[in-house]
Amino acid sequence: MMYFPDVDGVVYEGKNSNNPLAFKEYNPNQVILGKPMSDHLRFAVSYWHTFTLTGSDPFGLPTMLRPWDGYSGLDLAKKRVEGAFEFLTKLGVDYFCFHDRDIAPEGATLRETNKNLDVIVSMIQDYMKSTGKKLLWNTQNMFSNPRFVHGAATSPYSDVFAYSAAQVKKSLEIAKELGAENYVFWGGREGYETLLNTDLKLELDNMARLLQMACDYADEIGFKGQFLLEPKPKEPTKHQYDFDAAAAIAFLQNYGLKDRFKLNIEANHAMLAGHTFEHELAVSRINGMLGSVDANQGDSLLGWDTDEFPTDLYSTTLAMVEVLKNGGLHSGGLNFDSKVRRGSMTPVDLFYGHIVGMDSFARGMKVAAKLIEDKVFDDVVATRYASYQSGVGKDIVEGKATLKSLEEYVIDKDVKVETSGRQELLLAKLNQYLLNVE
Ligand code: XUL
Ligand code: CO
Repeated sequence: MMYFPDVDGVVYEGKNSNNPLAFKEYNPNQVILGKPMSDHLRFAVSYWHTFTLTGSDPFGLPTMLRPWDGYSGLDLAKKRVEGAFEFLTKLGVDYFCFHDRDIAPEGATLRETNKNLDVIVSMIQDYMKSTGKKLLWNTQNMFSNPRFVHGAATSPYSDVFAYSAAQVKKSLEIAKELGAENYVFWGGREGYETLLNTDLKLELDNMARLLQMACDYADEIGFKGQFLLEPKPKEPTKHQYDFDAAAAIAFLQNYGLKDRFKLNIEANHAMLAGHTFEHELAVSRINGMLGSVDANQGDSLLGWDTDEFPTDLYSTTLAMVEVLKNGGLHSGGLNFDSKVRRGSMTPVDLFYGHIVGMDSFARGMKVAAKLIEDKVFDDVVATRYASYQSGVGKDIVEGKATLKSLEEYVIDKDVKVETSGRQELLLAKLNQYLLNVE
């Protein structure tokens, strides 16, 4: 069966192409800063948004028209696998990501659920072998089933903790079997609605306990992928524990887990935390914690996670500046945690969404590479902080200064700053590069 008969294969046709099913910016083989674009960007398709999503929302029923409509249970899961690999092949994306519950239906018990997973995982493994597609990361869904209503590892009920642990165990075995390059923990319902009924300390301790168990089990079975924690400040709970990059890093450090984890930074989550995407990437990078990216964008007019395909070139450019400064994403990648709008229900819209997302990041990457090569902002920053290279500034950064020595230094000095930060000029430069870089 052919699932996407309207699409042959998406290829690069360049900026003057009028073909909606061609890349205008993303040229996988074009070498930038010594590496082909495809190696820099390492795009991934997320299974849940692209193959599992139905388009239902709190106000309405499913809208999506999919080639696997009409099937159910394991048959539906199998059709989705076939469609997924056809989609990845036609789009020319090498990686995909999934939650355990995206790929196979739940049974009456965990034993039955795991059996369903085994059937689908072995099918996915065969398709991975025949197509060369790879698993960027997998994760566990510990938020949809009603048992997780009060959390998973942070549930007040120890049976739910136990169930969560068992779910993580199975997902790690799948990660090992499929050669996942990373393994993600997004908080799901790990957070709280009101402190009036919450043991904050026990919940945080338990969250760390589950992560530690995951590290131990990965060692036991020889899973070598990079663990990633994905911050998000709110939704589904009012307060999510992994609020933002800074909070997630502090949490990992407090519990002795910092060396085992990096962060998976999502653009829309940054916005919900009141940060820019590039802020979250920069905080992760300077702490040696930037592992991977969930590529999408939010809407500043809406207070929730809209997971739109990324189209904002400012954002993709400034994000790629951070990624390049990080020396790339290493085992990570750019996973489209993005979904077509509910009104974009036809299968070809899935291609349009990914194409604009890939082109937006490709454009961002080209502009970012040139901004870095020409040291457009780096020179400004270096000059701005030059006073720390000598004299009193050097003493401060080398730890030689004290409150006393600094008082002595300024006590009779006229200290004032009349040097411009040149923000408007820098934004003009950014525009110039965005518009002109070839
Ligand atoms: C939820 C979210 C998740 C994670 C994986 O907002 O981003 O889909 O990426 O669990
Ligand atoms: Co995400």
